[in-house]
Amino acid sequence: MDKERSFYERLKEKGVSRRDFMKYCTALTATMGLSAAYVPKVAEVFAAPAQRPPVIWLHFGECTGCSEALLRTQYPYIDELVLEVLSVEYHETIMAAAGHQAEEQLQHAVEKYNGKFICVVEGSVATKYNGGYGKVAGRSFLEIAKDVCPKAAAVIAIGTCASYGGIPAAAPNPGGYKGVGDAIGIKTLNIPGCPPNPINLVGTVVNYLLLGKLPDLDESGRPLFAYGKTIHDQCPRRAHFENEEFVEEFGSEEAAMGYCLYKVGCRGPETYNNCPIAKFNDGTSWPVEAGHPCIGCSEPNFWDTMTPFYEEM
Ligand code: FSX
Ligand code: SF4
Ligand code: F3S
Repeated sequence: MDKERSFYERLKEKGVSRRDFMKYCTALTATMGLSAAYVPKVAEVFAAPAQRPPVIWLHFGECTGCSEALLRTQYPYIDELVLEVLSVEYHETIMAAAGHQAEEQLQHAVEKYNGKFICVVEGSVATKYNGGYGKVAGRSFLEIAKDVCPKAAAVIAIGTCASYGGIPAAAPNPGGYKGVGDAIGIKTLNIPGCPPNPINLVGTVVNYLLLGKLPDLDESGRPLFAYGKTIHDQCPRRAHFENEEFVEEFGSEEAAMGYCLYKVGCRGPETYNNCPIAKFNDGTSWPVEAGHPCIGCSEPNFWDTMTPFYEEM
């Protein structure tokens, strides 16, 4: 109870009311596909976590947009969100340590939590030339992944790069970049998107803490609660698609009227993600709502299969 009280006090100090927090928990519970009866339990996971699983967060070939997306989760604030429910032992972007000290911290965390930590991987792994196309502190991504990932209780690939290769793996892919699972031959839970929606990582972790297991996955390793339906099937412009009301040119009257973006290249019909429901930046908007076609950023090999963008499929 005390733990809980101080959590709400800390939120209040940051200008977040209990009511706002409950609103967030309601949205998160719905995203996870759980009934409203779970909302108080979801709130409890943040307010009074029974356990804080240790997390080792690795960075490989990527733009760090995945971390950026997570760090821009204003609500609940990143420290409340991540540091209250997870014990982040290593994360290059947000840790204070640098250089040799950081390397020591990684080794120390892997040894201390061997078999118990969640490994979150951001970015893809160079596999050609013995992994020579991507290194941290003189060790290749490949070597680090082979060393750290098998010691984890679960490996979560965050972003399309870590899940399937992403932009570093785009043709002609000289470095032989692959998603981390493919690169070292392990199964990963994938949260693709370039960048992914942070709520889907939070939902996965809360699912684990609440129900004691990872969520159900599709055959591409994606949680079904987030990637079970296409963008097209959840799109508010769908009626325009059915009525054959299309935007033919950006900046046109049809664009202003919010017509369907299919003819200017929307890949919503073949992209599985929950962007229309979850939205980004605390539910502010998402690509199609902002007038931009979906480019299929959460699908495997989208840089090769979905391009040229802005042309009808
Ligand atoms: Fe990849 Fe993450 Fe795209 Fe970037 O770091 S999924 S390039 S938005 O962000 O890995
Ligand atoms: Fe489908 Fe895209 Fe049109 Fe929405 S804008 S209805 S996702 S084609
Ligand atoms: Fe990506 Fe399409 Fe959503 S481009 S962010 S999957 S709308």
